[in-house]
Amino acid sequence: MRDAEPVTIRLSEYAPPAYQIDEIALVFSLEPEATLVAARSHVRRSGVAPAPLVLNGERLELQSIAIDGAPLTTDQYREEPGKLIILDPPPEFRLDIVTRINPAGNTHLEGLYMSGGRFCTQCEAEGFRAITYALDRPDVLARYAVRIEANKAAYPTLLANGNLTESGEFDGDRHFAVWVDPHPKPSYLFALCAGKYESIHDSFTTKSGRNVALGIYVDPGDSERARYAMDALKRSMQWDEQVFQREYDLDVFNIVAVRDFNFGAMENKGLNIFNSSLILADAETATDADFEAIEAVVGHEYFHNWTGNRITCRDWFQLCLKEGLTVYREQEFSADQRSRPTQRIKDVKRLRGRQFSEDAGPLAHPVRPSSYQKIDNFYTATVYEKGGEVIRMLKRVIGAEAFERGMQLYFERRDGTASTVEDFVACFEEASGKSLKDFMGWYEQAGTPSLTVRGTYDAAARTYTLKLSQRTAPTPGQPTKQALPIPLQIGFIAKDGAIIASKLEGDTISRVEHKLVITGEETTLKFSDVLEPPIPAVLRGFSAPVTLDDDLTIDERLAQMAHDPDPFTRWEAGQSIARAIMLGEAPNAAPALATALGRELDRAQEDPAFAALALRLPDLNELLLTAQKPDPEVLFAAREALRRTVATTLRDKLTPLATAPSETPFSPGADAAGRRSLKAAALDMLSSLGAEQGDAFLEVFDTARSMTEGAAALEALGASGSDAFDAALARFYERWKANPLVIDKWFAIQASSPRADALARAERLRAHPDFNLKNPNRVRALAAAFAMRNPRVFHSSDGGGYRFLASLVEQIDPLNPALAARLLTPFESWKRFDAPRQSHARAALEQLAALTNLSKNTREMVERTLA
Ligand code: B3K
Ligand code: ZN
Repeated sequence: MRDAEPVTIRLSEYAPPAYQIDEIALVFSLEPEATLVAARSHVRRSGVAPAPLVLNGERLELQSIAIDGAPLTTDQYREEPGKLIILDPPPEFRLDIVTRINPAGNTHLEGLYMSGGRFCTQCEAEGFRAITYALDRPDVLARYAVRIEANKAAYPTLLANGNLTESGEFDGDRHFAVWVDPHPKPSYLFALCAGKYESIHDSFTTKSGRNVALGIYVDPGDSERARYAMDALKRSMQWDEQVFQREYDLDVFNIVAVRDFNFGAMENKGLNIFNSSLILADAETATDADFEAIEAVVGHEYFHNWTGNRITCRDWFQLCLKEGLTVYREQEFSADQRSRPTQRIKDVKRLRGRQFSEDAGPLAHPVRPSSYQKIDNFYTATVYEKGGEVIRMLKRVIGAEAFERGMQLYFERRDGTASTVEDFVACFEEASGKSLKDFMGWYEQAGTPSLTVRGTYDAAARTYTLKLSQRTAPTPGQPTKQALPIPLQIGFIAKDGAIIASKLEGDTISRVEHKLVITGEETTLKFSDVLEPPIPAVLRGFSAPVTLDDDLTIDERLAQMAHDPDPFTRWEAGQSIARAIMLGEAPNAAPALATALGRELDRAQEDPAFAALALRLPDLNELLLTAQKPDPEVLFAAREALRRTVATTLRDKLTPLATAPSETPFSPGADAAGRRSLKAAALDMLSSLGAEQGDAFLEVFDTARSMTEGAAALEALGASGSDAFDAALARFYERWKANPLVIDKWFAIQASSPRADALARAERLRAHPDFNLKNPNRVRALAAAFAMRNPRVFHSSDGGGYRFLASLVEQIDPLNPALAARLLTPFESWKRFDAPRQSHARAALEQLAALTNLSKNTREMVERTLA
């Protein structure tokens, strides 16, 4: 059956479903190339008037269809692209549909497919319709009972959502298992896995005493590397009880790791399915960033059990209702498990790196978009990361206590429903007694507000006046913008670092910090009792996702770096100085910055992770986004020049850090990881000194006892231009060629290395026998690492980088449209560059647009990017 034609779906056109399905019993007879799916649904018309029942279906072969046991005749239903329409059904009935599907031939990795000879599913957002004809929309909640039948030898483990109620053998070599999920859920949370696994097991007792059996299922041979994920799961369960009073609600919680997966993980009820890269880790094969991501994503998917599963979305426009909120919960979890200040800085880096660039280009959209063609294309940094920031701001706007009351009200009131952002916000209005009408603008308006702040000190009157103005540039479809409520956290220090208290107009006492929300386009804040000229920090803790122009001098920023009590402000001050130097706005400040970074190293023992973050200068992507007319070569050179100044000045401090022996035994905890991150940052900084460092890096590479250190040394070899890079890569490959996750790193390190031969290297990697178009991790290790982490080469003036990415997308699109479409994201910045680059980018995109059989996913991305 053909795919349906592209249609634009609009939030304003939402209509409740004409029918509800309360119960679904599914029987799967699993065979790789011909699986039979029998679905028995109890269907009920929601409205009074008779209406056709329109079911979704993609890539299905209909075997039979019957209502209340009577097979339908061909004039009683119609098959259309993407749909099956039952023309005149009774108001309430039993629907039996049998379909046949081909999991082994499913390269889209949506619906039921095979990975490594095992069956697995991915249904969010619209994959269930590739399993059976269904009301595949999140506002239809049904109870599922699933019987899985398969050959016992080939597929010994059979898993689905909920609790196992029955299992047994039949027909000699076959067996079955029945899983019943008592919680009504939308079809996107359905999951099934079957195959040969190795597993680890543990248990968790909830605060009300319920015993939950925990299992993680991985490929045979991998189970030892799932221990950290299990530990993270237990910590997540406990944290959600302590911080949000949320308890788990089934007897089992299973996770299955699969090698071929389109994204990170999926929160299916009671049966999370994970990309194996976010489950498997040990010291030798995973970096600290991998451990951190495993902890965060295991937490994230677990937290979805309440924010997403028990309270789900009414429609896909409400995606941020579950994703933004769950990102916020995940970030809070990570902050509590590790270091809160470091976590905040990392979150900000991620937001700026991914979301600010999205907001600044043709793909900009609100946290709650108002239209889409393929919802897959809206699992974006805006919905996720900015969606998380919106929750964080909400807490600031109404205060922590009202926020907590609002959350509990939301859990109570909306449990078991498919909800909207309005339903969510209403709980906080009620809990706080405040109107959040203006706050809704954060959900509805795209673009990053820029906040301009100018201060004047009146020494005689001891007053300080801050004039603030906010502006948001137009984005596609939103030519005019409104002012948004922006929470600020303001504090002052003096030049010598002394904290300056002050009284904000209307306050009765002096404070060392002011938390407030500004609303209009222009705001004037008057502070009195200001005893010295203050250096203002207005966005402490990065209290809102805005860009800030505060016009501070380099000396004032140096004072902030050294003394501001807020870690985010200290970090940001250093970043701002570095940006100004690299953008040519403060050409003489490099020595002072180097000296200030030296002081960070001197106090690094207190918090090595913070020192490491301070040492990492804003990356090239950030400069490309900030510069008025970005020239990648010029900015790359400016960045390298600054790095060289810093590295030369601090060489004596950096070298011992970079060459410090590996700590043994290895610990994945935040403290040890922080020390390793400083070592990695030192290696990175020293790589700017060039190939002469090669021998030292090679020595670090050869003696490293963890992947973090080994990979950092390899990256430094790459960045330094040393010839030893290839020899080290060859050794790395030989050692790890049997481990796909490590070979992904081997691809990514090369693809992201900003060497002169990077494009030729990327082409060679594409032709490498280990490159595999069907494995999303491998594709991303080449394509995303190249286009996102190697901007100098991706944006090379001859257009070679653009052509490389577009041609990969062309090759992948027929196999896996969702993956192909998302690979196009780096084109979002194309209009910022000079005319020759723009014409190369346009040509590459237009060539894709000209392909007649391009998928809906990729076509939507190409058209939006070109528009
Ligand atoms: N909800 C899934 C993402 C599904 C992506 C579908 N295109 C994982 C997560 O955000 O937790
Ligand atoms: Zn999520």
